[in-house]
Amino acid sequence: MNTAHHPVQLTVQNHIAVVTIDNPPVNALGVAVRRGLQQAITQAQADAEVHAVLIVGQGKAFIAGADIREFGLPPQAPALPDVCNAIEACTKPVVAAIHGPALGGGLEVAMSAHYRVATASAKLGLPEVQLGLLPGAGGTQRAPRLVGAQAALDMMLSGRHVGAQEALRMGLIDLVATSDDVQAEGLAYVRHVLSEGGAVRRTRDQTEALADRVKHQVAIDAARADVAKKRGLFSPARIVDCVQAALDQPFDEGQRTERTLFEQCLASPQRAGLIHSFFAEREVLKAPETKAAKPRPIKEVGVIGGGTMGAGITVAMLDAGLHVTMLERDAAALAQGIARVEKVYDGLIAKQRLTTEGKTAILERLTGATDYSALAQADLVVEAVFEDMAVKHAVFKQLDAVCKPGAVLATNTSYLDINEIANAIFRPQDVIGLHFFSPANIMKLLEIVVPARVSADVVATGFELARLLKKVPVRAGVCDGFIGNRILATYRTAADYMMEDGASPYDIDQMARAFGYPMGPYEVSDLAGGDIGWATRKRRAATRDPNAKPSRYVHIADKLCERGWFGQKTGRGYYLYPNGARNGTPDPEVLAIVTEERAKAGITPRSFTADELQRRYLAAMINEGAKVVEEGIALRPLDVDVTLVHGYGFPRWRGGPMKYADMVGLPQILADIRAFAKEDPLFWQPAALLVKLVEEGRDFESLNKA
Ligand code: 3H9
Repeated sequence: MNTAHHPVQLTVQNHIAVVTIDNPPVNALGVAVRRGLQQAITQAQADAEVHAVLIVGQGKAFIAGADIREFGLPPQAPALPDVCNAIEACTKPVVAAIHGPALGGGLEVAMSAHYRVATASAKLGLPEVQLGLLPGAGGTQRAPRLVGAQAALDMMLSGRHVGAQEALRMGLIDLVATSDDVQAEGLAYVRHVLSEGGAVRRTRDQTEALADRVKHQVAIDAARADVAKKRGLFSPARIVDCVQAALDQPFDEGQRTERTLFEQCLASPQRAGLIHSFFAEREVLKAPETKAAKPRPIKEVGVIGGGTMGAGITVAMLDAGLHVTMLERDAAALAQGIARVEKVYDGLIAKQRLTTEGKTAILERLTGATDYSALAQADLVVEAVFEDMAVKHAVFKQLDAVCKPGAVLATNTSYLDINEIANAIFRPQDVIGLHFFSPANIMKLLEIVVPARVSADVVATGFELARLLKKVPVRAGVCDGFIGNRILATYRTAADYMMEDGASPYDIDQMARAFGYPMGPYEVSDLAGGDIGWATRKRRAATRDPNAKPSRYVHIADKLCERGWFGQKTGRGYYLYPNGARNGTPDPEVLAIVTEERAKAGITPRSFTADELQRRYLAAMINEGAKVVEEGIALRPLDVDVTLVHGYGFPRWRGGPMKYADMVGLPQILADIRAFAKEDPLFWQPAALLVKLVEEGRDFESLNKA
């Protein structure tokens, strides 16, 4: 077992068996590790020279959990619950010494040990819920026995990471080590345990933390009520059931309950969707330019424009610890921009999430300016000015004149041709699109839009900025709307067509919510303000190619805007918001406008079932997603998935539209599109890529792997 490449190594030091898990990058519990752990425990148990066992992780983690890549594949023995039970059954004291992540199955291994010591870097958690699962190796039974029902439920339902000090207070660990040398600290603790008599203290036999049954039942009932309110996810209610079993059932029976419920979670499509999301969120970071080039340093940044976007971007930059210069055209506009930034922090102070001193300290890194020369030292500048090509040209011309060589010049445009912006200045290699989503300090998505002439290190800098800002970056090519807004435009059009053809906006919103969206498209429009889209439509109307596809134009949104019904901020939009209400109520006058517009367009209304609405909405999204991949605007289908999940509210547990399409089956999606095309062949043109994949019997996932 001592060979260098074995993922579990056993050495005996002064009668202590040191079991080291060495499975980079994060010591996931793949089959070889499970086998190795089981053998090591057997060996330590059998060796009369061994008085105690220490389990430690090599590298940056204790153990990050089960190997997520194995889920969905045929199971291989030994199963993790059996390994954990073997560790706990050892008749010699077993100590887990934890540094870095001890998550999911990793924490379950630690809880099966008889004692736990952790360094300050430890992050303990049961994040299975984020993968559509529950702790399935005894964790739902052992955690309540260590920390009580409430704390166990909190960990398992939130999936959050707990630091060493908190873990100590909870009773999850026995000691916080004074140094970072996890092995030395672990050995010292084993010696301490032995000096105290070396009792074997099995978590399964602990009764104290669950002694007050009434209190724990209250916690379980509260958690169950809370989970019932949050519709959608499958595993949380199962987690609550498991904790109930921990309270009611003997350990072995509780573990059987856990197993049954774990297998239900494993079989659920949500597990497949969430695990797809987990890997997709990591794959998007690996754009070719991030491998080919090193990012340029970013410390000082400039933001041009103090409007909603500019202020949001400024806050995002400040929150990342950067120094920001906000540029506006005059003192009055600048004051408004700075006020928008301050408003965000004042909101945090009101919620007691920030102190006044904290705000002052943050704002010390913000400088206001009205002269471009203030941007001379900026490493990166993002412009968030009016969406007009002439205005953008003027801004970039100024930047070209004042910025230092090597400064990254970014535009936050949501649809303008960034190649045209870049080509008009002397340093097109430095120009990139950084498309933030509103509110920019909150929304996770950052589209990194890559024009033709940009250099690789500028693209890498975009990804580095996303890392600093804790955003989810997706590489996108230049086209009208890039990945997200282009796909949005298509499925919004599909929704508008359904509305004009006979559905009410309320039915469409209801369908989207039932699918898992937090809001439907018309609720989103009311929240964002209908005037923004209206202004864009008017601006584009002048240049709209009358022969452009799709040629059908639904006027309903414009009719609402003409009446000044922009949504929540004006008290009405698609919905009524009496007295500043946040949740709207349906508006008969809107329905009357819809009816009128239908009549004008000569449409005899038809009825749609919820299923029909959903199929059209999703098919439009998937078909445009396929076109975006086919044209290379998105690198892979998974980039579309991450974009729609993190920028457009697509339910993460469904994995994204392309993953959803794979789960439905591409032949079904294509058949739907062809059926819809019989009525409207112009709008419903199947993507060539979709047709090809169906012909070849492949799915989108096959392109993610390529
Ligand atoms: C579980 O345990 C179920 C049990 O209860 C029951 C079983 C019966 N497996 O995130 P990073 C990869 S469910 C496989 O970039 P960081 C990751 O894909 C599990 N691979 O690093 C990436 O690969 P690549 C419960 C994994 O430092 C590389 O490691 N556990 C796993 O930012 C580096 O990851 C979790 O849910 C895994 N478990 O963050 C923890 N974990 O380089 C999930 C990571 O090829 N993991 N990889 O792209 C995490 O939260 C973070 O990865 C962690 C490190 C905090 C550990």
